[in-house]
Amino acid sequence: MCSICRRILDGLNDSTSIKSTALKLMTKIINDSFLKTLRREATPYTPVWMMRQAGRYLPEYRASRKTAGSFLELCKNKNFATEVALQPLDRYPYLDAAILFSDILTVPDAMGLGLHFVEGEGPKFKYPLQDEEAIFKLDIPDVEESLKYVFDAVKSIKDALNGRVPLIGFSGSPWTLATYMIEGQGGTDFMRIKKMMYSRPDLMNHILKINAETVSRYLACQIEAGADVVMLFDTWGGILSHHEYEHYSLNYMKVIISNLNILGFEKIPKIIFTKGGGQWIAKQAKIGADGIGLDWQTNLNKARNEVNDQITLQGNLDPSILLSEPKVIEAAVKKVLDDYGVGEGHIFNLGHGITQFTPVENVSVMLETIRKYSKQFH
Ligand code: 1CP
Repeated sequence: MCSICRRILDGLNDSTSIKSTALKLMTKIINDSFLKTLRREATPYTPVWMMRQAGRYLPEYRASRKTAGSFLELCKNKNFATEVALQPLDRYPYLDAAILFSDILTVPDAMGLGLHFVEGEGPKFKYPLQDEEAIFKLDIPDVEESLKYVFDAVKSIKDALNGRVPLIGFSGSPWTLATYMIEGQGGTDFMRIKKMMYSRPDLMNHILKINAETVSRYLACQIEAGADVVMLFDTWGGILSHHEYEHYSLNYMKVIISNLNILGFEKIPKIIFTKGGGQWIAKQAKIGADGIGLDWQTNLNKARNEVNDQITLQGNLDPSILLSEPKVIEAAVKKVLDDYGVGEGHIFNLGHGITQFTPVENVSVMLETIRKYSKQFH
């Protein structure tokens, strides 16, 4: 068991030695513009990375996946995970961060739900949580053991980066993980989870508590393995009603941030991203995150005012724009940078993951425009 998980089990009673572990981990990062922006410090240009930057739009990714035999093999073998995590950085010199190559669904898999991928249909679980018995059997897994392959991948990617850019570790939010655990797959209408939330809030909260505790340990171990920043993907927080979002999604993300801070990781920047969550920015700004991700429906300028220039914003180009042509892309990128305006605190990103149909050269157009045009704002 990693020392961090041991501390959590021991009741968080010796945070001093954890702090020293955290300090030991700090290595010199050559391009630290992404980290500086998360600390709201000055940078010469607006840093950028892309959600799903290592993925199917890259021919080299498709080739690696073919060699590996499956997507899960890419995740579980640290050499493949390292190879694909570095592919976008090798192709595009203007990317300012790397992200761990893995998936949010590794966590429910470690809980015994049986993740598998059905060709053309996406991820599915063999044992979804569809009755009370299964829910009461659910437990916090031995994260260090069952997700060791993820921490091995973090270490290996971190070594291969050799300080080139920072490495982002990540997890799904407790709510977003629960949607897959209860629905059993992606692409549903979320009726099962919503029925449970409204009719059996006790069961719903039981699952979310287990998820929050598991994710806290999972991210702590990723930090210990070398992640410089962590991000919570709350892809499905936006399906919640205005009255339920805070209770069922935001508060559980807050628990994770607090746990990481108690463990001595206050200095590790934390980003949250609720897709469809633009109306709740003022609330998101209060849970202790250093960065808030925004989808493309959100008005970046208004969001900046809402966070009072106190929290870094990440986003928010519509990924579909990358399917168009250079002139359109250039204009759209400039609009996003203009929306944020002069000053620090903006990380350029897409409003959601890059689509698999994106022409690789369009990404270069976006990145070159950001690098050139954003200098005037710094
Ligand atoms: O090769 C393939 O066919 C697999 C496609 C793929 C990839 C490249 C999946 C399956 N996951 C990933 C990698 C991945 N997933 C990364 C690391 C790569 C990078 O960013 O460079 C990350 C951060 C994720 C996170 C993830 N997985 C999220 C949250 C972010 C988001 O996009 O909203 C979610 C919801 C998932 C679930 C998932 N995994 C894969 C698919 C197709 C899905 C979506 C399922 C659905 O709801 O329809």
